This record gives sequence, C-alpha cells and structure tokens, in this order.
Amino acid sequence: MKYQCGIFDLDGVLVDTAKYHYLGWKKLADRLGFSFTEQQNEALKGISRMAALDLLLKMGDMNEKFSEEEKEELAAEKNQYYLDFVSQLKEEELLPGVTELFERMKQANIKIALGSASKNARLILERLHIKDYFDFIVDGTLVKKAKPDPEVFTLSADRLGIPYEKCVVFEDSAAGIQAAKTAGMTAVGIGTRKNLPMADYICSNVGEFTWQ
Ligand code: B16
Ligand code: MG
Repeated sequence: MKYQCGIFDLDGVLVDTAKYHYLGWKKLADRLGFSFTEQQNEALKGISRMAALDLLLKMGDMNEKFSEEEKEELAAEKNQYYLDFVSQLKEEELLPGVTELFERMKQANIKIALGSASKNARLILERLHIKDYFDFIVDGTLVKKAKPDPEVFTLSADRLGIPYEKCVVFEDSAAGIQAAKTAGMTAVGIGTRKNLPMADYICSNVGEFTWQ
C-alpha cells in the first residue's frame, strides 16, 4: 500500500457545511447591500474567516469602509449566522461514502487526519458523531498560516510521523488543493475539474474514491 494517511478537509468534503458558509456570507452581503453569488463564493472556500471577509468586502467594493474592530464584528456576525444554520445540522448531512471510507481505512491501518481551516470544526465532528475516527485533528484554532499555506496538512503528517508523499489530501477548495501540492502530497479534488484544475484526481464525493 503506497499511502499511509488520508487528510480530510471538513467543509464541502465530509459534510456540506460549505453551503452554510455561503449562506452566512450572503446574509451579511445582503445586509450590507450588495449581491454575492455561489460562483463568487468559490474564492472564499477553504480560506480563514478574516481572509474570507476581506475578499467579500472587496467584492462589494467596501474593503476600505471598515476599521479592524468593525471587521471583527462583521466576522462575528457571519459566524453567528453560520452557527444558526449548523445548530440544525443532522447526522444525515454527512456526505455519501464518508463512514464507509473511514471503516476501510481503519481496516487497512491507514491514518485519518483532519485538515480544516474552520474554528468550528470540532463542534461539527462531534455533532456528526465521527470525531473518534480521527488520529489527529488540525482545525482553525491550531494553524497560524491559512491555506494555501501547507501548514494545515503538514502538521498532521509531522505529528503522525508520516512522509508527505505518503499522504492523500481530500479537498473541495482551490486554496486547499494548492496547499496539498505545495506540501508534495497527493490531492484528491472533491468537485469539478473546472473549479479544481490543480488536483491529481477528481471525485464528486469521497465515496467514489478507491485506494487503487
Ligand atoms: P470558520 P474547511 C473552511 O473550512 C471553509 O471552507 C471556509 O469557507 C471558512 O471560511 C473557513 O473554514 C473558516 O471557518 O469561520 O468556521 O472558522 O473547508 O477548511 O474545512
Ligand atoms: Mg472545504
């Protein structure tokens, strides 16, 4: 077996919380008085909360308008919208094939790690009852440098003592695919080739993936 570890992004890979991030940002944009589409949201995927806010404000031509303190408040407002959606999250929202893939990995003795930019990641894993599958969890509270910096993935590999070339990263964001490739890991894009041109492989969900 070539690979020893799978590192999973959370939002948009294990669970469709990516749509809740979009709806949260859209609610904020609506309140500030500008439109924000799903296609524009692609650029916000995988990056940190504050970096996403900066991009959103640029899209609305409002990046110069707010002080750092006001930006913190806007980010907290979006997070509250997001948490309102997530509080309704059900176990059924786990994306197709996740538990089956984790079970196969456990049997094959392949480590399972999380590489998420989200500060809400642990809460979501608990809500979905999948936290115990993970050998190591990296979330937005642990990393200093956000994707496309590879730290979010290399931290897991380092802690688990696994060479980067023996890791497979599962990602739905362009920033995350770039991070995996920079680290020298294999990148499986969850989504479309159009949105993730740098991925080594493309699957529409993790259930489609086979280690062969
Ligand atoms: P939070 P992932 C990322 O999670 C999301 O893709 C991205 O849209 C979000 O801005 C980021 O987490 C921060 O999330 O506001 O919950 O801390 O895809 O890396 O699992
Ligand atoms: Mg994601």
